[in-house]
Amino acid sequence: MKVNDVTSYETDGRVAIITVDSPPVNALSSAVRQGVAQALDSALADEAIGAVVLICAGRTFFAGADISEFGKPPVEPSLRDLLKTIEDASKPVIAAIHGTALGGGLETALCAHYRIAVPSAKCGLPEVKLGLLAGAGGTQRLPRVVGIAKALEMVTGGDPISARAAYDMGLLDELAGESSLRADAIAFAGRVLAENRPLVKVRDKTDKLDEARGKPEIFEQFRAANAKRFKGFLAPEYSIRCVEATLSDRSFDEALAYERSLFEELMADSQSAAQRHVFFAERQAAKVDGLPADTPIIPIRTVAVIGAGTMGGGIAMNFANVGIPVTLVENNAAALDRGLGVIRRNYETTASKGKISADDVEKRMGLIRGTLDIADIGDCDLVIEAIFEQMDIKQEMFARIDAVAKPGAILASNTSYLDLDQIAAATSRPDHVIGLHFFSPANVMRLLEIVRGSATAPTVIATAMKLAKTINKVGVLVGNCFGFVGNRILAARAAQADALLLKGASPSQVDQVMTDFGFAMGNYQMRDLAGNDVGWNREKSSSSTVREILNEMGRHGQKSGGGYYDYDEKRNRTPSPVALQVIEDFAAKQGIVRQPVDEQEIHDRLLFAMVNEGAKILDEGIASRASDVDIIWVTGYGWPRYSGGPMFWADLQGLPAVLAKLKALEAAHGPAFTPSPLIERLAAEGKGFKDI
Ligand code: T1G
Repeated sequence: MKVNDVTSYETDGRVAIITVDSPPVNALSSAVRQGVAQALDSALADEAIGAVVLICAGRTFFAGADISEFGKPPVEPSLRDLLKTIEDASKPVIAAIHGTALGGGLETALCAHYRIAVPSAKCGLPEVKLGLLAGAGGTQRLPRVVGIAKALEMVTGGDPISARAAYDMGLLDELAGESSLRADAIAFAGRVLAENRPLVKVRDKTDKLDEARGKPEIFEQFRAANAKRFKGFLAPEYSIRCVEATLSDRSFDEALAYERSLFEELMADSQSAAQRHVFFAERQAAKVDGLPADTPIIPIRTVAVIGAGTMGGGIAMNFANVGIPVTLVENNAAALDRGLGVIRRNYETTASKGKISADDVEKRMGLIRGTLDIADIGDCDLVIEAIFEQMDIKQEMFARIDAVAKPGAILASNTSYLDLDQIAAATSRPDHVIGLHFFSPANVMRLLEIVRGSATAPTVIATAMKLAKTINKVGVLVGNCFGFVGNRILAARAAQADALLLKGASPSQVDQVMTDFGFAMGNYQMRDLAGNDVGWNREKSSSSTVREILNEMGRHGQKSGGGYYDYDEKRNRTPSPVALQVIEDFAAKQGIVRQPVDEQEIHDRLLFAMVNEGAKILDEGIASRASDVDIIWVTGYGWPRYSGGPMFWADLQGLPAVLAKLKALEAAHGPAFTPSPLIERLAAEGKGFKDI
């Protein structure tokens, strides 16, 4: 019978079955909590019932608390209260798991007395990825089942474990048949009754904790081993403290209260708001306003990649990884062999880490066919150009591709800056031309900027958005301008960084401010890593910038032993007296007397230049949402997740304060900081980027 809209209750002999069906992921919303509480009351009150199975319909067991309810007035019963009711039930409750039992979902299962799952299920506590911790007892119960070390790894990493691993650790009591979870759970409940098994409460287990008692070094060693990964984040440290509390002299309930206090602190902190923003921003980016959901998708069964260089090779791997055959085209055998060799080495490195098998390496290499004959792309559904970043060369290549590609094939450019419309104009099918801007290394970085040209057809856009999901990328649709969204903002930041060098800052000082803010690396570390000569034209170079001079000196970055920094044979960097001298000489020629620059000026000029450029991009419609700009910078450029991206961070400052700062910077450093009209409008209306 229906208990409420999302919960039903039925019996099978002495077993009651509570089924929750609350798409899309059975999040533990107030309706779900109310339904389960009500159904459980019925089961416990019914003398004919001896045991209860708690199961979900649809694609997964509870995938966690309902994140969309955070920040709203609490609705009874709270998750904690519901879990206490389950754990204190007078009859055994069996959690029947499929899909992903995550966060509050796993915490619910841990309050059940037994747990059964299908082999394909996964269990995890990903709250840390939202800037939170498993605040419904997860940090107290999980260690009691899997032990301290594994619990620390799970609560601070947030990655789920397989049902098999969970079963082997004792987190699951039984593995069900892949397609018979319900029946097997009911049968298991029947055995629990027939064998008169006890009401096992995880909270009462202490054997796994005893192994760690008197060894505080476990926690210090764990902190030290993960210091880099956790740098700047609050949630991992707080999760560790909660796990430590399981070994303290606190009672279980006192430890639960401690966990709750740290959870509330995280919930109130902007770091969690930022990471929840990123979670939803990534999913929002997949939705294209104005593109009907039933827009036809062009099947992409085979792909061609033109260019077997660093980018082309990485791009090809994305498709081979998901079983899509790739024709990889080069114009000379040496380059093709080199490219295929790099791909094979990449796969073998991954295999050496145990992430894929040797058989996977051969399967994936078998899907990539190298050729010197561009005619071989004739039956490909999608052709991706990844050759030199120069317009005339790209236009010539697109004309050639257009001549041999089949009718209806999509032609895509991996260009990172150039005008897509100009590229499309070189073909007879501009409506089938789109930008697929991958980020280096293309087989690793999750971001894919999908650039729409003025003629790009809706079906081509829809196909590209779906393709991003197929190859496990975060696809973000952007408009066509120099640098699109990510690189245009990067250029604004880089211009300020270069100006700061001339003013008196050193590359390492600029980079230090950025890494202190939370970026994985600074502007000049990144330039040296990617190659100081990216986009540099030897023939046209005229010592017009520090960067040109360094390249003219052969200082192309890490690959040449020096760029803005010097590098030893292990590519460890040290400040470069040579680069500093180039900066000083160049500044002198410009008539600039270099002077010390303080960190605050570096911070403000870099960050507010990015915010202002992001606002201009939004105002021009190049990005359709502020959260799209954020997800581009978090997934493509290492903006720290705990401050949500440039636009979210600006909202944290408050746009009136951003406007005032921009005006002050404009007065000091000129029109690069003239506030975007969008910021002026929003500030005047008391709004933020989140409101557009
Ligand atoms: N709450 C609300 N909505 C959620 C949700 C959640 N927990 N998880 C997913 N959604 C929505 C998502 O926004 C999208 O909506 C749709 O479901 C499909 O998601 C007390 C406090 C489960 C692995 O962190 O990891 O429990 O865009 O596109 O790729 O300790 O969703 O369709 O409108 O991601 O198949 C802890 C988060 C919460 C899990 C499925 N749980 N979710 O992936 O689909 S905090 C999580 C995921 C907590 C307790 C604490 C994934 C997924 P829309 P999707 P998917």
